[in-house]
Amino acid sequence: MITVISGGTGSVKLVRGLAAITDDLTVISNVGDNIWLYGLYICPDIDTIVYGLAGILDEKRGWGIRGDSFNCLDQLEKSGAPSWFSLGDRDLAMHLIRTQMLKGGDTLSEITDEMRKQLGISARIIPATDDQVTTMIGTDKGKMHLQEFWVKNQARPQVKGIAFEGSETAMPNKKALHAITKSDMVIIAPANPVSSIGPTLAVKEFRHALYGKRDRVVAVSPIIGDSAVSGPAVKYMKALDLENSPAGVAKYYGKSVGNYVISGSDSAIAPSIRRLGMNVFETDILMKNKQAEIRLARYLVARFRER
Ligand code: FO1
Repeated sequence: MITVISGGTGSVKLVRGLAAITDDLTVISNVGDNIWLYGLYICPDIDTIVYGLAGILDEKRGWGIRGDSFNCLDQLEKSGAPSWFSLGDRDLAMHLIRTQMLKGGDTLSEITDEMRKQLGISARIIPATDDQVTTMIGTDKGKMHLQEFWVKNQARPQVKGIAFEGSETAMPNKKALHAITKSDMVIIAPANPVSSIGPTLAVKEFRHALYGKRDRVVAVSPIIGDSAVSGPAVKYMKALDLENSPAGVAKYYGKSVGNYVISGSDSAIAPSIRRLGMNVFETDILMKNKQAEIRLARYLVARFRER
């Protein structure tokens, strides 16, 4: 049994590689970037994983459904409504269904499970919590939701801090915690460490569950050299006084992680990561195509399953 702690765009390639080589996969999904818009509950990272595993993800954008139209968005714009968040028409159907089910009393995890089954996905996809944990970005223009910072303001404001609101009281999803405890290995996907993985680690029960089996926890660096694999990781890390490097990410994960995988081209920094108490492994971590996704998945399983 393998569990992945994941975000969205940065994580989906490895999640897909793992799903191709094992039937016993649990994905614990980030909820920090979920947002209510037009009365609908939108869960970008959950949806990216669902669409990615269903084979309908728009690979170029890294979110939304491939070939989607934007007629509703066009009409919203014509009507003078806010249109800064590009919701596709088919994507909207998912948000309509999810919101209706939420209002009918289903939990986010029940709804996500229903959606993945309907799309023929065998991996379990579990939101980290059914409660609301919201990533808020403190900026020189005031505090704003992550989507307002990243999409509406195009990441232009200066980042001063990051908060995962609700994380102190959020109840972790029991099935997600159980998956961590029972898994042969837990993988932290190569995602934005702060905004994609941070909200899950901010829930203390997840941190404790990972400490408990850190020898079997492996994080894949989302950074090669000084370039982030995806997203505005650099800005968030700088705000937290973390070095923009694989070592900076390792420091952020700290005691939750016992094993860390970096690119072979980053050999020189391996000793600084070992000093954090982690085993360091080097391989090709850039997943340019499906073969590379599977190759990395196989590498991880071969290295860490029996440790
Ligand atoms: N990202 C953008 O940069 N612009 C968008 O208009 C946008 C719309 C959007 C709609 C649905 C969805 O699931 C994701 C969407 N994203 C968009 C991606 C999203 O903002 C972030 O990349 C994630 O939340 C971070 O993982």
